[in-house]
Amino acid sequence: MDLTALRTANPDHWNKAAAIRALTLDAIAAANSGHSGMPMGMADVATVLFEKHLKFDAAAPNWPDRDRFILSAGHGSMLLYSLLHLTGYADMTIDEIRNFRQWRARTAGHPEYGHASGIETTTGPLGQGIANAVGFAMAEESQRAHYGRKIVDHYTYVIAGDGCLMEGVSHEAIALAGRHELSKLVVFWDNNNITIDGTVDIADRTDQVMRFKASGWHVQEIDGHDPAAIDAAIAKAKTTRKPSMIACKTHIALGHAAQDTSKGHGALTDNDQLLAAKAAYGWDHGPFVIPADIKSAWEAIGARGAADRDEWQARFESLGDRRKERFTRAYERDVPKRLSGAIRAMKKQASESAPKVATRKSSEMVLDVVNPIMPETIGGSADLTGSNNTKSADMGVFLPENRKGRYVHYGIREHGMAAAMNGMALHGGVRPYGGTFMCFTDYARPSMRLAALMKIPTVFVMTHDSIGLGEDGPTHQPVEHLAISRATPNTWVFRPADTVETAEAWELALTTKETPSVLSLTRQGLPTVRTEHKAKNLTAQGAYVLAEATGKRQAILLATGSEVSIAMDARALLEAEGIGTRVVSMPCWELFEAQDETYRRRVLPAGPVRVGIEAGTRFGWDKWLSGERGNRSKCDFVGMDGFGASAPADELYENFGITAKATVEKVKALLG
Ligand SMILES: Cc1ncc(C[n+]2csc(CCOP(=O)(O)OP(=O)(O)O)c2C)c(N)n1
Repeated sequence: MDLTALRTANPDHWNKAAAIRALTLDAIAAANSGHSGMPMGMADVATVLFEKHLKFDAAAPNWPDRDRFILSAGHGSMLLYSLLHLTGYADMTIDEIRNFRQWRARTAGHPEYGHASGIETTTGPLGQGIANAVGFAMAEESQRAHYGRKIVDHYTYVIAGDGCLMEGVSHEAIALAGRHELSKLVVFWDNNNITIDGTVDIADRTDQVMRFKASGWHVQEIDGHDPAAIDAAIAKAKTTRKPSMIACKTHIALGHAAQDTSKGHGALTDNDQLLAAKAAYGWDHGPFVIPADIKSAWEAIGARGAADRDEWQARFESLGDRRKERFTRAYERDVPKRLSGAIRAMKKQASESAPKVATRKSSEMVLDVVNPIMPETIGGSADLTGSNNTKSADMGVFLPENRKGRYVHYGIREHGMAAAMNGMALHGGVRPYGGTFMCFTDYARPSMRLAALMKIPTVFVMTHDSIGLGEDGPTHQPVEHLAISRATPNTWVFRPADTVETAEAWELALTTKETPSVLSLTRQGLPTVRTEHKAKNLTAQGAYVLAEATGKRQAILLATGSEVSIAMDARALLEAEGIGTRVVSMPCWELFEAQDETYRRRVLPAGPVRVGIEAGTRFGWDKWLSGERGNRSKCDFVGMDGFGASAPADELYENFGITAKATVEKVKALLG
């Protein structure tokens, strides 16, 4: 690679890109860890994108109509941090760069959403960024359809590496983007032919160009170090009616002794080699020093969008008050004032009519009430619409010919759906929820975890939540999935017992601004247990006394979802024998844990024996059974200790011993 020719052909461009390369080398040397090669290889693409195309204003990082830039190859985080620093984002100071990867620095090992402005999503787990980007682009299309292009008209740009494209989720994402003709999505593929173990072809011979074309993308192939070619390719990508992939042939760790090798992928910290690379760039400045002329050229790029933003602001101000208010409210993730009243009315009606319905159906009933009030919701399902009950009346289907449609047929792509929903939530202005079978939380899990880590309120509607789904058998019957979901920090796992609790759970899931929710819903019909109307949202307390013992309280039954009615039946049997029994419904453990000690003590007093009932594994239950003033020798559990089986649901409950009778026996055995 003849760097001198590159330098002399475009000296201004070269120096800007060299600033990224130098900061990358310095930060990684100081941290003695990180990934140098990718930022060094993609510095030219990023420089042209930011200088010539990206619509942004470093002084207003949250401007809703900015273009989004997503670094899917998150290990190359120094590329993003350098760009943010150079263009003048106030919170990305040179000290943050110096403190790359250190305690409390904004410059975490991989870009983390919320740590610094300009980081649009958390990346690092390869493939997530490109899959989030599909959601960003869908949200943009949807918002543009609703507000018009004077208010919403921006691109989503992504840098993805070989790793992102090898990950399975990228396939789901690429196919979705192609189907939906997301023409404002532009992906740069860092085609450097290097991963950690060696050259790409030790593991993959996919023709990526053909692959993207086959999924309906517009594809170009360019030299990723040629600024004119990069500029022309981006300009062309903007004119196509398809999503665009620009295959950028690059050299990993350009100009370093490790160029074009897998060693170049990682931390290049050897000082002599570092100095030699800088010399090859014609960069004779000390560590972390950016000459004033280069810094101010970059800052001018950071300020380039200010005029655009002013004009946008003026257009926004001229919107009608109601539209303005709705736009802002949705971006702030505030719910309409009418929501709580509507939920309350629905609860009252459900308590009075006491329907026997599956909670997946209850959820649809809630959505029928919520979706007309909250135009920002975008629902969907991974090809299980009729089973997940996620489509309420009058949503319309989101398609290229109907961008106002609010329902997405994600296809059989649970992971892609979850990642796209995260992208929508991060884009702002829309509130995504989507469904599949609870068992397939496994397929969506990497994105569910990131929703929790990023603190975004994506709603995962997971139906068919136990052996209660019956004949489909153990492949489809979740047993460990509640435990896995509950083990994830910052996740609310709701397992509502009836329509009233389902309405309460939805209210909480839609009201939170920073916690994703898993709604664990049944296939089978459940009786209404909340037959007495309470205006207060009892699910907000996580657990509460559903039925009190008459006489001396000897037993407490703790149950969730479909097993709450079993607990109520067991209580009736026990009470008939003079054994005072309290039933505690526990629709959301995490919210119960967040209650103060006094409340928890009131719900779970010491003394009585305790039996937990849930058609899942016991994992996690001992916290409530023997912890929280419980006693190891005075508690037991009715649930699953292995996988389910294929049979009608009632027979499964009977055979696996999840019955009122079995519960009564356990209580009696404990009482001796
Ligand atoms: C899901 C996931 N698996 C594995 C890794 C570890 N990892 C980080 S970078 C990388 C190689 C990526 O290769 P490529 O995208 O070509 O990046 P480059 O070598 O060009 O920097 C791997 C395996 C990861 N970050 N995420």
